Amino acid sequence: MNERLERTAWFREARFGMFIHWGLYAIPARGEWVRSVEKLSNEQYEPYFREFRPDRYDPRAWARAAKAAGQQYAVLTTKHHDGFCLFDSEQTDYKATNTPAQRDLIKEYVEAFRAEGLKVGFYYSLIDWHHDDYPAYGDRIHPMRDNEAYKDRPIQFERYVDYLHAQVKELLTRYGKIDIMWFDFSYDDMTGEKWRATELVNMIRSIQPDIMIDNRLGGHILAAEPEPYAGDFYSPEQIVPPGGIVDENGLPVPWEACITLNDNWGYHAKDHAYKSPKQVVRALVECVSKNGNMLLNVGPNARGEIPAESLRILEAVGEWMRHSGDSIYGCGASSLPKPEWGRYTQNGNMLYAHVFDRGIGPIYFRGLKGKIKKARLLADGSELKVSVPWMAEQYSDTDSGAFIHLAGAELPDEIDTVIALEIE
Ligand code: H79
Repeated sequence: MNERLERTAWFREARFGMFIHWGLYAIPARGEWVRSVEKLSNEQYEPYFREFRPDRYDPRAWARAAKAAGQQYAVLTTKHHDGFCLFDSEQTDYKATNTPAQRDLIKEYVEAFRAEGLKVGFYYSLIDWHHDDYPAYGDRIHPMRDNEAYKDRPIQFERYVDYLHAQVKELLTRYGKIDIMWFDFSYDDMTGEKWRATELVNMIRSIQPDIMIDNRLGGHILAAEPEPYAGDFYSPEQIVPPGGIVDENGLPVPWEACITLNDNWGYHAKDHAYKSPKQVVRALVECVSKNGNMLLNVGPNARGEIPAESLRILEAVGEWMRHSGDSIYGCGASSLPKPEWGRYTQNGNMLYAHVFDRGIGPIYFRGLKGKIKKARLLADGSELKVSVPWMAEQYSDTDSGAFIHLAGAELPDEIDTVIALEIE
């Protein structure tokens, strides 16, 4: 097993995590890109720093919500693109310690999630709209660029890279074992060694040898011989890759789709375009059926609470996970092709049939004739009948398959009914 597979072993079993976007942008409540999208000046963004007072911040409640949803790890924004740090960095004054919050909010997060038995990850933005030595991002605003005072000021980018390295070092030395480092993101020529990525990754691994790093420092994670900084897992954003992810050697690459619950990462007071629990569960199943994970986002509000709408979805997903989580944890793709009525996930000789579209009558399992030792409804463990229906031999393709009856009394779960099949 290569190092990447070793480091990601727990992660590939866990399959489901919580992404948390939280920062000053929760106050304007128009998403985490508000400063750039609305081209807010320093003067316009500054009040949020002086006002940040998350009196309802209770990371134990976040951790309990994650755990009850069936999530096994979390990733929190230690610093997003706006440059504001939730931790007590010695490299800047632009941190939670200097707001009315008056303390290191990352420390409490790490302790709370660890106490619930969840793995802990740090998101860290490579992009920084606050640091004097960070250049503009394409045609996207960098607040410094449009600011008269900074217009002709030469940028010393290496000073920013020193800052980035120093902050990562702080994050990885102060809070004990950290399980994931999630950088965001490289673009154009701002990639790889621009971040002094090899040096950065060497430093990270010298402090946290087992930590997993995402693929956004740049490099080619899918190459036959990836750069040392190319990362341990691929990070599709707002998309489930149709065919899973495979490298140039044809070997599966660990991946994690990060997905929002509504249409924003950071808290947005007017965005009610929430996905349903059914959509969330099915997206998770879709990921696992292709050997991937799902990192599902919440955006706590300015007072530190996960929005009630998000909590309700997490609870419903958790209810499903409690009875059908065996079809997610430790599972991956099946070698069988995708069935017409849903998806397969598999864990050894346990094949999980996710019946998204029940149709009428028995459900057909192509190619499994004589190979099903047991069929159970996963939710309650009840036996399901495997049989060949009357005149089945007259229907095309039925010679190699098996039918399973979902009797009407065994009401299938609307979200996703799972049949657990023990196969030969
Ligand atoms: O942290 C989350 C996003 O803020 C970040 N990555 C995830 C995990 C991200 N940064 N950039 N992008 C994603 C892609 C760029 C999106 C943009 Fe836009 C399109 C920026 C401006 C136009 C969407 C619309 C976001 C802001 C306005």
